[in-house]
Amino acid sequence: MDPDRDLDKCNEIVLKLVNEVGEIISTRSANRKSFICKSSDIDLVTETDIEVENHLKTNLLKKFPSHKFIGEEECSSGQKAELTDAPTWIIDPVDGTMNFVHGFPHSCISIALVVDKVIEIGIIYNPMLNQKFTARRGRGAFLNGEKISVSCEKELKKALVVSEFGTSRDAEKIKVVHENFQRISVLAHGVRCLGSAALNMAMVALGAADVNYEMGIHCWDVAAGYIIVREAGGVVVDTSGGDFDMMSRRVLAASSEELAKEVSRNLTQFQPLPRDD
Ligand code: LIP
Repeated sequence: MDPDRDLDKCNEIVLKLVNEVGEIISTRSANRKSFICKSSDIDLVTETDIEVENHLKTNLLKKFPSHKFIGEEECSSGQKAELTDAPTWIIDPVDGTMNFVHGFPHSCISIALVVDKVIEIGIIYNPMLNQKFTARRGRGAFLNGEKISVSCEKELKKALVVSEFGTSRDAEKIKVVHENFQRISVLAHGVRCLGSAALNMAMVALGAADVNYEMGIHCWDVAAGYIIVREAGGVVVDTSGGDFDMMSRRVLAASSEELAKEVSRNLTQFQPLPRDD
């Protein structure tokens, strides 16, 4: 077997590295002054984001020289997110950077391994609250080693919904975001915003939330969440109800097909551009 395709080895190495970068994140104090704005004044990057992404990439390449990378901060600096059949790590080094800057303890490392365009490994780790969500394709989903599963809730009126305002100041997008919050909030049991797409999906996998939707995310926000929700028994589709497309910048993760359909029926659609690929 090609050692670069030994998934057990990949899983062992990435778990060790996620613990190392978790240490980096959890020992950094919140600092509202040390960040740079990217696509808008609310789309932030810190030195910690860059340090974590570099640490993961450098050390994974040492072990797996043929592996490819799609990292949030490299892509934000202009690198194209090109997904081939090669083993590819998709990384959001600090998902919920705004939270991190404010010391609001809902930020995480989100990392997934995709081989032949199939998501095989997903890890979402919030070191501030010691929440490590893991999944491997066909082997279940776990929180700190304990098996987890979705709530199986089928009705929106009984569902807790998680979504986000996002990091765009685009007037058309903001209008659709508010329209959807207004409509969904009167139909659902409750609506919450954690400030991290990956942790929102992890809450669905845990059964703590019943459905998450968002338009404007990126592949690095959702790649790990996809496999963790699916392995917890949930569904992940496009916000329109169609097939999930990791590069489309849209996601709807739900505890059941029925709930996914009811939510997608009640959403005004928005297509963020450009796509990730
Ligand atoms: C964030 C996502 C969040 C989304 C923001 C941003 P970041 O990721 O987790 O759900 O609404 O637009 O993309 O930028 O903190 O890594």
